[in-house]
Amino acid sequence: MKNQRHDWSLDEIRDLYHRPFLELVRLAQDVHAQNFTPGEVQVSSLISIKTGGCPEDCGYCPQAARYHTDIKKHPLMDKDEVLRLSREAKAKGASRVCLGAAWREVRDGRDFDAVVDIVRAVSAEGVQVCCTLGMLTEAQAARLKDAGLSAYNHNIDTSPAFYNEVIKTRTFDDRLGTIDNVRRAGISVCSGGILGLGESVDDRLLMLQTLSRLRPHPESVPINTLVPVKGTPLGDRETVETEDLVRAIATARILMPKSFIRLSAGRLGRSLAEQALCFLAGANSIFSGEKLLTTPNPEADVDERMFSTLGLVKLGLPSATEYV
Ligand code: SAM
Ligand code: DTB
Ligand code: SF4
Repeated sequence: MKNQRHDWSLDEIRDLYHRPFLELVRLAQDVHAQNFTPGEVQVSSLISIKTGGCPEDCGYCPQAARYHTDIKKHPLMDKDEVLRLSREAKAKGASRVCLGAAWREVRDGRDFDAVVDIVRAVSAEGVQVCCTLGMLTEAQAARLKDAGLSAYNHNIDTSPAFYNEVIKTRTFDDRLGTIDNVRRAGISVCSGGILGLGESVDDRLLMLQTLSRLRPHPESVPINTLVPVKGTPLGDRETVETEDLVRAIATARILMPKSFIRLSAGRLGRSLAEQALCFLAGANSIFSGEKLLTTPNPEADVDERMFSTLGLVKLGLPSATEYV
């Protein structure tokens, strides 16, 4: 896509990231205003359609079967229940629902057939549907596209070098392969990562560099900060400082000017003023709803107050499909 750069060098990215804080925020704001209407925020709502029991070993994840965490597991949810939750999310202002399943990969068969059916039904409700179901083949992606899927979330999570410190059951290249399959099927790519896994600042910048090398840039880039969950290997990590989160968001905004930068997991516990800084730095999307997949997120009325205090406006259904 025009006006996208895919050749940011690490030195250039470091130079941006380490600018004086307010200068970096101002640079990001300028880029944001050139590409979006400031104050417009896209809202997605997560629905965990299959929770827990995942065979992977992602060190941050409460849904990995091998860690002993206090989550409520359940098999694939009924279509009617997903429809009910989707309607509720839409009524509260979400333009997209993101359906998450604790799978390593999509397997052809009854469950996948049911997911395709769910995607078809939810998208017929006039809400965008995103899925995050683990690894996916091109043929499976094509079936989801045919059912009306708008986007697929598959995070690269961290830098290529640090990845193996956190996840050993699949490789960084596996992730890139799935992203490629999604794109080939004509589905928008949602891909980002997590801050606070024990990685260095350079790892964060290399993660952003990897995302900026995707052609085109991902349509949306979730920036999560680790929600430490007891029982996972990373359960006792410190939460990421807001200054570091804002620097990462601003850098992502400058590197990927036309992408939705989503302030994702880790909002709970950040004040309205801290989140305002994230929006000033170019974040223009959030997950709403009192639960992410298994962990809490701000209450609906708290988010409503934030929108009205900050003068933020919820974005309607985007018509652009140029990010496939
Ligand atoms: N199983 C699928 C997969 O891994 O692609 C989909 C669901 S998975 C939970 C989606 C993403 O949630 C992960 O890639 C990770 O970035 C994020 N995530 C999981 N646990 C998290 C945590 N404790 N804190 C922040 N982000 C987390
Ligand atoms: C993303 O980047 N963050 C969301 C969504 N994509 C699927 C998930 C966050 C999960 C946080 C931990 C939990 O609630 O289980
Ligand atoms: Fe499984 Fe996804 Fe959690 Fe990894 S992040 S353990 S693949 S649910």
